[in-house]
Amino acid sequence: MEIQTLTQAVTPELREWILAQAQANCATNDILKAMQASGWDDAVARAALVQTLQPAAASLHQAALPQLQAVPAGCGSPVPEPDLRGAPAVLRLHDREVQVLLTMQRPRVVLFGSFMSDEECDALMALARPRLARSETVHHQSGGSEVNAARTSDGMFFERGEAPLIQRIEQRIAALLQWPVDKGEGLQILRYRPGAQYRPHFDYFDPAQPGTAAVLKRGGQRVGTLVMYLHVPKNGGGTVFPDVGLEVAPVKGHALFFSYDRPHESTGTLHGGSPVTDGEKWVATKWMREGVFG
Ligand code: PD2
Ligand code: ZN
Repeated sequence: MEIQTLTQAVTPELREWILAQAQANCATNDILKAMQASGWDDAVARAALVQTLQPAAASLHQAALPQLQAVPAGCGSPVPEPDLRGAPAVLRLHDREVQVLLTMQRPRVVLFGSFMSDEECDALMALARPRLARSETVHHQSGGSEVNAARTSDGMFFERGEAPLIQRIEQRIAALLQWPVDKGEGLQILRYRPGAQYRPHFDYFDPAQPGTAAVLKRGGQRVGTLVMYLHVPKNGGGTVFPDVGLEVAPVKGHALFFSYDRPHESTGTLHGGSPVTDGEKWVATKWMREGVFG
């Protein structure tokens, strides 16, 4: 039975997520706290727990339900994740072979080589160039967007699937990270000129900010990021994770993946784009959401 009167709906995806947490032996209280931290209204969260777990209680400790996605240990959300079983050096996707260059568990970081061809990178930049504008980020108070001094790049967003090339890249990302296209935002393109940078930040929406509830209504939290390097500067422009001392040098065609199963600094995913000192840096970013970004 759906609750119609509440502003946030108890969706099948939410119920599936709750079941997965219960299967992973998370206490009901911890599931509630995680939902509240992701911006769910307290009443909706409690109603969803009751609706989902009461009928399932009898079978909760039986074998895992086959249709549920694997969840990481603890009480986090399911996240995108490449299939790295057997520690392959190369992943053979439907349309491209991608190298696995670096993996890290905490924070979850994977660097891929040859994710895009030089021609694809150049074509994406050509599509984006006429539409670039000074980058905006989500305004914490309202959920709208604002020009942000912490990000001095120029940027634009493509609509999902708006051109054949965009579709091809989105399908490749979905295959690589085992995450459906419709749970992703449109591709964002950023251009950094000399002096431009992106100061360290988290990509998830801060649950403590008043604008976050509005943003989460469309697709829920961000749970993963893929940064694709389209053009590299002569100097500077590395992607850095200051909490773990990791710096990834931009290389044309490489793609840097990281995921975060909860909107919390304990994920270790604080990251930034170092200042470009010579030349231009271009990236495409795909953010993946918990739910369908409709
Ligand atoms: O361009 C980058 O290296 C970078 C760094 C941090 C991109 C993003 N964040 C992003 O697009 O979220
Ligand atoms: Zn970022």
